[in-house]
Amino acid sequence: MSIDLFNVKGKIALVTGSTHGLGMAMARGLGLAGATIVVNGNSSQDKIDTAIAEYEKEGIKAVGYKFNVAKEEEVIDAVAKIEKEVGAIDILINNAGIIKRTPLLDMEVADFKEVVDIDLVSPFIVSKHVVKNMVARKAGKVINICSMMSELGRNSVGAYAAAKGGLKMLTQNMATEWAKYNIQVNGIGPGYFATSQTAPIRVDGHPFNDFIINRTPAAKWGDPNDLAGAAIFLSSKASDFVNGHVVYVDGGILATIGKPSNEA
Ligand code: GCO
Repeated sequence: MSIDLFNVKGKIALVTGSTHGLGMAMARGLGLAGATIVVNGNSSQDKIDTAIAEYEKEGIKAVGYKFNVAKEEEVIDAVAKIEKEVGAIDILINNAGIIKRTPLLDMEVADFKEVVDIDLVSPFIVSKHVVKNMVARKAGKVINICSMMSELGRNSVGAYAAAKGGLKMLTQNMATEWAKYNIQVNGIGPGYFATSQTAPIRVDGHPFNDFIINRTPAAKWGDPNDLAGAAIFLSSKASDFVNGHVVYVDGGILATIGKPSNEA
């Protein structure tokens, strides 16, 4: 008997913020495994078109929809269009997010609210309107992209940590409410990855770059493609009895207190 536990062939996956970075890497992994990718971005149609071309270069079936995950009306319209034009959304990855690195005492309230709005409220908005259809079909997968900051604080990212900590608990609550509909909700918690979002703190000689190499047992920044396996696992039958967990893909950061910088 062949076991197809990790099969996502023919599934339709909406990945928010999938024109670049970790969202694109996870979507690419699902696409190479046979899923159809619904690409989302909010900055420009050009960026979406460029991303689609990149996906298609690798033989991935991808369609693009530009909408702002923070605007409920845009989300409602987009979900209706996607389900009409592409098909039922089987997998939702709430990846779109922003970060503002400002010490709390210097942070404007408006900036704090914007980070929470995009990183925490938007996954609620998109999930609410995608999951309504999953409930009717009694099947679905939702993956919320959490962070090391779902578990740990760090100077200058207080709003982001508040949002990502909340997203971990929202994941647990979504799992609680929707498991009875055969909808599994889990999270992926990336460690420190080489992306545009971390580029400012990753430059050679930047104290944070050296810190992360030392703080990560794997002693390196993550390659975004390292996230594909967790995305496929949490999108497939293999995770049908996994609910409310965050799978940390972090090179061991959360496993350790760290070591002195002069220790090998
Ligand atoms: C930062 C980084 C982090 C990572 C990631 C860690 O400024 O600390 O940007 O936020 O991007 O979220 O899990």
